[in-house]
Amino acid sequence: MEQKLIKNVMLLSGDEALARGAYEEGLVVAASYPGTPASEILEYLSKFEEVDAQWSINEKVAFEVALSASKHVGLNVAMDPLMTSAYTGVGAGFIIVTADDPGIHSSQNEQDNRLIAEVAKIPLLEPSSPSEAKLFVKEAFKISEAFDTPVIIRLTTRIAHTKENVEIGERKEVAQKEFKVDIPKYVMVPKNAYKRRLEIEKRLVRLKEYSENSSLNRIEINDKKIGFITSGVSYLYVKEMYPEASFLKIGFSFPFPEANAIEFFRKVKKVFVIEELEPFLERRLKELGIKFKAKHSSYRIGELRPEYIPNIVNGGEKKEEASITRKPVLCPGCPHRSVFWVLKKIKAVVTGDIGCYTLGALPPLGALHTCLCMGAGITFFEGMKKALHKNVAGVIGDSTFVHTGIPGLINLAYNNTKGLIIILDNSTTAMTGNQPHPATGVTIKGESTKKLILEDICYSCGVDNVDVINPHNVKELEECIKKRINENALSVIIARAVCRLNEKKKDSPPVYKKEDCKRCYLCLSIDCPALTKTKDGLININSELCTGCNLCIETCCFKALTTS
Ligand SMILES: Cc1ncc(C[n+]2csc(CCOP(=O)(O)OP(=O)(O)O)c2C)c(N)n1
Repeated sequence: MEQKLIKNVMLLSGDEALARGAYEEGLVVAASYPGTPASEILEYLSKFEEVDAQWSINEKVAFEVALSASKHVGLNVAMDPLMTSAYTGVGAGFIIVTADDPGIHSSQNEQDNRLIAEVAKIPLLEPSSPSEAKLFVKEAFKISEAFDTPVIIRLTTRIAHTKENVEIGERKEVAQKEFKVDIPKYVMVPKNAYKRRLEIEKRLVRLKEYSENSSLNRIEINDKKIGFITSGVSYLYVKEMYPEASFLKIGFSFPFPEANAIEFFRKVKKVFVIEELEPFLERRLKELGIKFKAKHSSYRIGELRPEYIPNIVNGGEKKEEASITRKPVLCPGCPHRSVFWVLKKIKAVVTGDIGCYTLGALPPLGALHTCLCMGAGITFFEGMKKALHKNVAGVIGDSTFVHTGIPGLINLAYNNTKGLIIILDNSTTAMTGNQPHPATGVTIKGESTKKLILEDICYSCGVDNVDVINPHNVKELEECIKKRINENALSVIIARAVCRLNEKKKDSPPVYKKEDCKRCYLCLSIDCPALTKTKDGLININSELCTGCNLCIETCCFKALTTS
């Protein structure tokens, strides 16, 4: 018995012990990128036949590959340079603008990027209106140059999209600066970084003093019985509902202006803190040991609205209301639709990504099965393929492919993964408003530029087959998907057809022969807004909406929908 125990004992490091535990728990796919002090975890795991272990090309890719095999904008993708930019400081004024999306109107998550400012130790300004946004950006440049730091300005959707008259001024002529070689400041090796780290803390002390004297933080004394500490758009909402109250309007919120808060508490009897999303200001006040009233935690989720404020003041909880919104749907004639129709037909598991094509997840299509973050359509494919082995396809838009898809594709090839990725190439960034990207060969100014050739990049990444197909040719598309999906090769289909919003041409609608219609409604399964069921159970084609893409014809086995 004693012998057995000794036999089952292994001398393991923490890394190895952790890896061993994971192995014993049945781990199947492990992905990582070398980095002290964790590299040995994967090295240890790679020795087990049962574990599909891989060095991925970076930590982000590794995370997604591993996560997808097991089963959520912008600023966070830039966290790596962001964190260290606080250390290097800036050569000239440098502003980071982040627009948060409370209520998740158009994002994959709801994040309060004010927290990032604190983590990165970068000063944060919160304007409440478009005019303030203009004023604050000027102040931000001043702060950035005076304190040698990036400055974050945080907007939210309502401030970003609201319009108001804003005073316009003259452009200042600024002398160009030389780059001053300063290796201890700009080369962040540990020894230099450590010294800069000390600088950051001293800078924060000076910034706090500046914040406390800044006109961006304003005390408005009216009724001294009730007061609000608030920032951003919330200031306007509270002001609308409680115009007679006193206010500490915070515009420079990190480092927090403690002295102003203490002064406000001395002058006002009952103080409420109202802010959108996370309790960012609240926490600073708690640290001061000051007694105040805050919103119920249920109000941390979603947008604030003026009408919520009295309920918050009365200590009420948020009641989630059923929102009446238009069902999102792919446009009539959208080239993405046929790809999803085919994938659904062959019952493929589809790892998806972020773009118009994410709408392929909604019923009745229901043909996109994952969407995490940009680039994950490909990396999730890898993990999923390694877990399921067949009938898996990854889809990604052309813009997203360029954003963060390419590293994942290289990772597939490097790690010898076989299967099918479909690039939904509508030659634009449709979802966010039709912006160009490198593969369109056009700049933001509408000038032509070097065009990224998607086919070439795929081959360069190590893809075996690249097929370029017009997805409106449904038969060809279907054949190609069926051929490639389970082949012992890494394939990319570039499904290329211009976004409907950029296509002026319109073909004639199909002809509907009601006498041949068997009322199976398969044509409605493509979720085209141009097709609806009439009161008497027939099909109506809205010729205003129909673009003549003819996908519905493909769905009709009874030839009730034809070209002539
Ligand atoms: C990290 C991150 N950056 C930006 C966005 C905003 N965004 C959503 S989808 C998308 C790209 C969509 O373009 P594409 O991939 O070409 O697909 P399409 O909408 O044209 O079908 C962008 C920029 C986001 N959601 N996440």
